[in-house]
Amino acid sequence: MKERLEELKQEALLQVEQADTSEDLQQVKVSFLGKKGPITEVLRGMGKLSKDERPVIGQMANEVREAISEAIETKQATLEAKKLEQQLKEEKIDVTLPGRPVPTGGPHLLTKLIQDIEDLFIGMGFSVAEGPEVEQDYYNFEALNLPKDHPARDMQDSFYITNELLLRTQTSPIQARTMEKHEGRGPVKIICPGKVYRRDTDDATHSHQFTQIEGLYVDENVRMSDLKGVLNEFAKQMFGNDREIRLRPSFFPFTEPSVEMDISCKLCNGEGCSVCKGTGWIEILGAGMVHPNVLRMSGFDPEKYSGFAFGMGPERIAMLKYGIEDIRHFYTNDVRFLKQFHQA
Ligand code: 2NM
Repeated sequence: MKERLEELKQEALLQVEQADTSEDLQQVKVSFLGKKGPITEVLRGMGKLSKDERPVIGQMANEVREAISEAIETKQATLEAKKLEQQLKEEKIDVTLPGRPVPTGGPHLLTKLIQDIEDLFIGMGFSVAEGPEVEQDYYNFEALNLPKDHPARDMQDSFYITNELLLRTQTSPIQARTMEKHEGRGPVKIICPGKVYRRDTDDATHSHQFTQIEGLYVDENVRMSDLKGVLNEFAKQMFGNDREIRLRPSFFPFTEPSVEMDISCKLCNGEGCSVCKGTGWIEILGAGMVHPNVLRMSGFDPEKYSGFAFGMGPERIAMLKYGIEDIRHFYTNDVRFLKQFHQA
C-alpha cells in the first residue's frame, strides 16, 4: 500500500511537471484527486487494513493528496504568470513608432481661389463687401440700368421667387447697395464675391449656380487707365508676370464704354492652340466705366464722380489655371477631384 501511494505521488508529480496548460493541469487533478481517482480508492480500501496500519496509511494518503494539490497549485501559478508575460509581450506598444497620419479636410478649390483674389485686391486698397442671395428686382436689375422691359433681362433668365424677389443673377446688386449707403460721397472701392444663380441647363461649361467676383471703384477722376492698371496687376499676380493683357470693346448695360479683357495664352506663347482657339488670347473678364445712369440711381453725381467696374467668374479662372474641363467638377464634390487642389 505504501509503495502504491509513493508510486501514485511520483506519477502525479511527473504529470504536473509535464502539464503545459491549465487544461492539462485540470486533467491531472481530476484523474488523481477526483472521486473516482486512485487516492480515493486507496482511502476507500482502508477498511480492510489492520488497526495499526490504518492511521499510518491514512496519514500517508493525506500527505500524498496534499503534496499533489500543492504541486498543482504551484504549477497553476507558474502557468498563469507565463501566460500573463506572453500577453504583455504580444500587446506591447512601441511608443517610438511614427504616428499614422490623420487625413484632414481643407477649403474647397473655389473658396481658396476666391480668398486669393480677395487678398490680391485688398493689396490694392479694395474692401470686401457682401450682400443677400435673395435679392430685390430693383437692386439686381433696375439700379444697374436694366429697366423692366430691357432685352438684356432675357439674356439671363432668372429664378424669380415673387414678382419683386429673385435669386441674384450677379453680385453687382451688392455694389448698388454699397453706393447707396455712401450717400453720394466717394470713394467706394470694393470687391464683391458670392454665389449667383441663372436659369441654365447644366453642361460642361454652364451651371445654374456659380460664383462671381465683381469690383467697383468710384471716386473723382477715376479713368479708364486706372481700370487698365488695376486689371493688369491682377492678371500678372494671378497668371504670371510674363502674361500680357488686351482690352476689346464690348457691351454691358451698366458700363459705358465696356470692354472684355484677354490674357495672352501661356500654352502656345500667343502662337495659337486649342485652349485659346487659335487666337493666342484667352478671355478672362468683363469691365467698363460705370454708366452715368447707374451712378445717378445710387445717389452719385455723374458730373463729379466717375468709376470703373469689372466682373469675373472664379470657375472659369480655375478651369483655365488648372486645365479643368468640366464646370460640374466644382459641385459634384468627388474627393478624388477636390484632393488634387488641397494644400496643407
Ligand atoms: C461685369 C462687367 C462689367 C459691373 C458693373 C457694376 C456696377 F455695379 F458698378 F454697375 N458692377 N459690376 C460689371 C461691369 C460687371 O461682369 C462681367
